[in-house]
Amino acid sequence: MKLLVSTVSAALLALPVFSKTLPITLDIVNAQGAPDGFSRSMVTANGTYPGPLITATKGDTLVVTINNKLDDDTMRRSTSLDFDGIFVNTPNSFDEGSSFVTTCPVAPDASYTYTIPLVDGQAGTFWYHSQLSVQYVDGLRGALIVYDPEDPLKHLYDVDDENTIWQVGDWWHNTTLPLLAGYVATGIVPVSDSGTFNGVGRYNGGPDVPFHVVNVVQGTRYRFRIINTSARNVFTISIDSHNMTIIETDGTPTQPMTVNSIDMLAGQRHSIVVEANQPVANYWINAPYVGGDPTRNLNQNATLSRAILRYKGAPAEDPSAPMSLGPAGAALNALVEANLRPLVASPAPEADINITLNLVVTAGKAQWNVNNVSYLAPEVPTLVKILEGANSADDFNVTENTFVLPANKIVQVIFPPSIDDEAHPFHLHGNNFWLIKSNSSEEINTQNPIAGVGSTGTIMRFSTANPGPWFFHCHIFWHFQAGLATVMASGLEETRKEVNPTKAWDALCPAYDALPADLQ
Ligand SMILES: *[C@@H]1O[C@H](CO)[C@@H](O)[C@H](O)[C@H]1NC(C)=O
Ligand SMILES: *[C@@H]1O[C@H](CO)[C@@H](O)[C@H](O)[C@H]1NC(C)=O
Ligand SMILES: *[C@@H]1O[C@H](CO)[C@@H](O)[C@H](O)[C@H]1NC(C)=O
Ligand SMILES: *[C@@H]1O[C@H](CO)[C@@H](O)[C@H](O)[C@H]1NC(C)=O
Ligand SMILES: *[C@@H]1O[C@H](CO)[C@@H](O)[C@H](O)[C@H]1NC(C)=O
Ligand SMILES: *[C@@H]1O[C@H](CO)[C@@H](O)[C@H](O)[C@H]1NC(C)=O
Ligand SMILES: *[C@@H]1O[C@H](CO)[C@@H](O)[C@H](O)[C@H]1NC(C)=O
Ligand SMILES: *[C@@H]1O[C@H](CO)[C@@H](O)[C@H](O)[C@H]1NC(C)=O
Ligand SMILES: *[C@@H]1O[C@H](CO)[C@@H](O)[C@H](O)[C@H]1NC(C)=O
Ligand SMILES: [Cu+2]
Repeated sequence: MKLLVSTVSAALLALPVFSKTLPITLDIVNAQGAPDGFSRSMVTANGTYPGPLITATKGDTLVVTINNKLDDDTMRRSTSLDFDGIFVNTPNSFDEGSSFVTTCPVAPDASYTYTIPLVDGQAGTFWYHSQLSVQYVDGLRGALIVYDPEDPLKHLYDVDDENTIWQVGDWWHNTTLPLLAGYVATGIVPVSDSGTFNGVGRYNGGPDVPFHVVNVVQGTRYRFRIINTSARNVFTISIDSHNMTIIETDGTPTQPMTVNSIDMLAGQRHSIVVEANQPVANYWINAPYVGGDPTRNLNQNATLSRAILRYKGAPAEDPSAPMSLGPAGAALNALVEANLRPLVASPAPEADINITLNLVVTAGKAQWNVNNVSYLAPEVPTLVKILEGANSADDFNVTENTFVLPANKIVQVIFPPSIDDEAHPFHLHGNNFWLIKSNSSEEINTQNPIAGVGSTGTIMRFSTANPGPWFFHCHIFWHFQAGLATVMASGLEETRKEVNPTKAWDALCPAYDALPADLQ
């Protein structure tokens, strides 16, 4: 009897942490809104910008149903969702909303359910956004937080909840169709009207939209999760009179590093710990941005991109300090990405395959090339071609810029330094990678690299153990739309073995292809 009891409890202990299925519904709707005081029609999840927060616990399975109710003809009517940074390693499905790589977009008045098990102990700060053309610029972006009950850095903070998420993003008054047409005509990437901090911002000459307020209690330590949901702009985050200790970057816990200024590229995420250790008062959180020539858009004023850190007991008013752009000169202690170390070292294996990606713009045109090829989305998604038997690079059009890679190899991607001095934050879907060289250093670090964002001047490695066609693209979505993208197709035969599409997935392309152009 005793033996039986201990056997049972041993078996119970060996069970994985209790994991649950999380059904989530998002209505994709057009909504009138004025994030920075200028009223316009937007593409949203559930009518808000940013969209509703999605939270999960490590090991859960997200079951996200989107109902496409878009009806405003001035913007794209179809849609598709990408859960940025989440590994998609599902034996029986492939619910990854990369339009024309893994799937076709979801038609108006249709619904689709993405089933996404959170595998490999993945936890941290993520986000979701439309992955159809530049549609997320019209507003379809939101946070996805995967909490880790066993967070090894939990002792460093007291509060980590729905009020400690900061989403910074660029914002445009016009909708993306005319903006894209202007880009194609001139080769000039649209310059944003404003920056938003948790969905609110200001522009020159606009109304005094109240700044977002972050409430804190003196003596308490907060874990703030910062997500750069921008489509172009780089934001620099700082807090007057406070330091920030980085503990997570792009979904990986890091060794704590204290700085007072953080540059964030599009798609990048950092968790910081901030101790409310100053006198009770209001302090500025500065979030200035850069992205293009500001004289091309006189609405733009990066100084107005900010929020307020309000201590309990402080009056409900703006800080008395002037609005600065953050620490400068000798006071600046900025994050140097190359100095970040993961909490648990994960040495990068030796590379089996080298790929060099040269990123070059065609002068005066909205055209970007990777190794002389400007990516053009195929009509038949890459995954469909693979399932139908594509076996080599020759089975894809040159413009698909698809690299066919054998399974279970280590690929090294070298990005030569930028010739236009613009960072191109390259983002690999479905996989982590080892960033063995940062642009901020000449050092090659294979011992304990972080899983940062690849960009010009960096070298990264990834494993092809996760079969599938993975989009690998610049997260400045204007550049992405202009061809700055490739597909890393890992293990074609393995993909065919593992992917067993559902009827709903099979139905997406025929439904989309049958749509008239204005509903696509
Ligand atoms: C979005 O709105 C739908 C319809 O009102 C609701 O059922 C759903 O729970 C909302 N989703 C989230 C994540 O709040
Ligand atoms: C949007 O762009 C169109 C075409 O260039 C222009 O006519 C319109 O005035 C713009 N609207 C706004 C709000 O900027
Ligand atoms: C967000 O990403 C954009 C585009 O890469 C970048 O210009 C900007 O600095 C980033 N902002 C932050 C806060 O990381
Ligand atoms: C911020 O960190 C610096 C360097 O570690 C330290 O000298 C300074 O006192 C800290 N400031 C605050 C407000 O904690
Ligand atoms: C930007 O806004 C700040 C704060 O209101 C103001 O002082 C500054 O003059 C503005 N800059 C421009 C170029 O208008
Ligand atoms: C990849 O490139 C590096 C640096 O040029 C070189 O040392 C290495 O041998 C190459 N590896 C392969 C597998 O070609
Ligand atoms: C790109 O094209 C140019 C001119 O046709 C050629 O010299 C160069 O080798 C090509 N580069 C790559 C990476 O294919
Ligand atoms: C195939 O590539 C050529 C250029 O190499 C391009 O002109 C053509 O539009 C592409 N076709 C498709 C179906 O993508
Ligand atoms: C990359 O590093 C080089 C060399 O330090 C620097 O000149 C360049 O400005 C950096 N580029 C970006 C986009 O940060
Ligand atoms: Cu992406």
